[in-house]
Amino acid sequence: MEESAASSDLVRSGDIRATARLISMVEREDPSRLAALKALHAYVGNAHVVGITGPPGAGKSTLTDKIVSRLREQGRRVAVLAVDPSSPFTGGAILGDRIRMQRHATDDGVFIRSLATRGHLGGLSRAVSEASRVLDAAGYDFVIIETVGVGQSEVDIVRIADTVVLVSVPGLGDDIQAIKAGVMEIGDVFCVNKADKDGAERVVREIRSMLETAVLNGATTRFTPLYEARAALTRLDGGRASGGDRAPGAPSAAEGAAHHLAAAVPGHPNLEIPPVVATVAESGQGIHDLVDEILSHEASLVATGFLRSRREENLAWELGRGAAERVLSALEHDGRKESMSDLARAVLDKKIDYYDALETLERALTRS
Ligand SMILES: Nc1nc2c(ncn2[C@@H]2O[C@H](COP(=O)(O)OP(=O)(O)OP(=O)(O)O)[C@@H](O)[C@H]2O)c(=O)[nH]1
Ligand SMILES: [Mg+2]
Repeated sequence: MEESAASSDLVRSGDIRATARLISMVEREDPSRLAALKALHAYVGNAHVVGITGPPGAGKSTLTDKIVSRLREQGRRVAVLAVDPSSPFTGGAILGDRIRMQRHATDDGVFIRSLATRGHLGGLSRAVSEASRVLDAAGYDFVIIETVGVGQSEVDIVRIADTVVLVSVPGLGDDIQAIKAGVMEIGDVFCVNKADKDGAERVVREIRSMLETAVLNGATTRFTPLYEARAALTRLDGGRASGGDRAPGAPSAAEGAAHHLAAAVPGHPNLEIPPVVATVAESGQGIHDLVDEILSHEASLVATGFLRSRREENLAWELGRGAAERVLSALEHDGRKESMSDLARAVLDKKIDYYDALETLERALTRS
């Protein structure tokens, strides 16, 4: 206990070694990490958590490196978590990340760390949430989480990040379909990287048109409620800001001076889609715009109160997941694994049905 109090004090003071140590405990699922996490709880909630996600090799690490530099120019402290799902596709990627981001190694305003767990399903996702809270309490203004994959990946970045940047690239072929399938629910800011390659303009157009179609069809998107709330705020302060009929997408007083490129749907001045920013991560082209968009999204979340409601939803989801894990582990311990096998046999032998079996388990749980 004493030790965990000391360690959480060190983390709060920004001690890099104590922070790294606690994240290692998180990674190992060391039970003694919990005391330190509890002690840090009161100091969590100030960092803005940004998820950078997209297909393997899209340039996420290169982009992250440039985003870090830009945020450092603005005096912000930045932590990066590069998530390695230990999949065969990303083998060796983390080493590359280290090299790619090495130039920040001597900057004590930057913390870079890769995360991997060899544990059970869901372990990585929990480790990311916990590590992100540690970095938040350690005083970083931004926590950037790089994850591979879109939808169905083990780390559901949408449940963790305040702002999600969805990266795509030209030349993905069929993969663009995967992006299309999940795109509306995932992205707050869209980035088309490798804009130096053929076909980048077309990808930008395709994403814009997908977004426009979704908005015109009234599809449920991640961004529409935020844009509506922001428009309502703009109307409220419209008189002061610019006569009340400012073009959609222009910065409002509510967003501060944040620049943003969110565009109106052609022919529908009241409907907006999120920004789609073309970048060349290698040269840094477009990075200023991308960072401006991230900051603008953050400002909109804060001004509308959506930051709080998004975090509330995410936390409720995380609690549900945590509860499910506890229930499962309660069922698997105390000799109940046996009874699950017994029940499974009984279902296979048609003595009871699946739903009877579930009810038996539920009764067993509520008795304890
Ligand atoms: N032509 C071009 N290449 C780029 C650009 N950005 C990154 N790359 C290259 O693309 C390759 C993959 O870049 P990474 O930053 O490692 O991509 P990643 O998305 O982090 O990859 P994983 O973490 O393995 O999924 C590297 O060789 C980069 O140098 C770009 O804008 N243009
Ligand atoms: Mg990477």
